[in-house]
Amino acid sequence: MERAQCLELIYPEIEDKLVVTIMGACAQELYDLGHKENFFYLQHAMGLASSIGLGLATHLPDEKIFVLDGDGSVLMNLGTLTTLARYRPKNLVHIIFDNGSLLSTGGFDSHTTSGITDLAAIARGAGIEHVVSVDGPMEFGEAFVEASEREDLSVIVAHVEAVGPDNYGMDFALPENAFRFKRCIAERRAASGS
Ligand SMILES: Cc1ncc(C[n+]2csc(CCOP(=O)(O)OP(=O)(O)O)c2C)c(N)n1
Repeated sequence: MERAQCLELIYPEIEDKLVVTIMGACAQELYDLGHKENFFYLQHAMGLASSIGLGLATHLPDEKIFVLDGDGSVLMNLGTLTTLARYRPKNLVHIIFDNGSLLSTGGFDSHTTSGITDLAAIARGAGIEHVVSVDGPMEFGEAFVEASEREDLSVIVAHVEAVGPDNYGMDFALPENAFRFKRCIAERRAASGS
């Protein structure tokens, strides 16, 4: 299974949701499906996408927040899983695309490549109750639907191949994305009266 395939599958469900991605390949693949003002591509800060997601989820209880993460990023900030478990936002779905690689910076093996490190087990051990590990698109789709419908924190670890986009390039940089994302949230709050 490829991450791009997973993103294509869930795009119709997340295109109107607040989505935070890690940088690089994952961000590019989502962007290539069609940028939305409610998408924020977190650059540079490996492992902190779920922290941005936690902040959003806590302050915007009427929104469902989706975080699209990578194994390398999560491994760099494992404590974030314990923070998620402790605060347990009811409206956050954390999807970790585990390609066993630091793909966006050249495809170096990550700790999950050997099959020794199990991110789903780490998430469970951190105290997150609903953690699903999937290998195929059908399983991924089912896990995604279940997580979307649950009113509780969910983590999906999706095992994907270490392949990314052919080309990289967005027509804006982080600050512009951040300002527009913030404005989008303010407009959604005003529209819903929350
Ligand atoms: C602290 C830190 N170290 C290194 C980098 C450089 N870097 C950017 S993306 C990336 C790899 C991310 O790996 P992963 O989260 O597994 O996603 P993938 O690229 O495989 O999709 C690295 C090492 C960084 N941004 N921050």
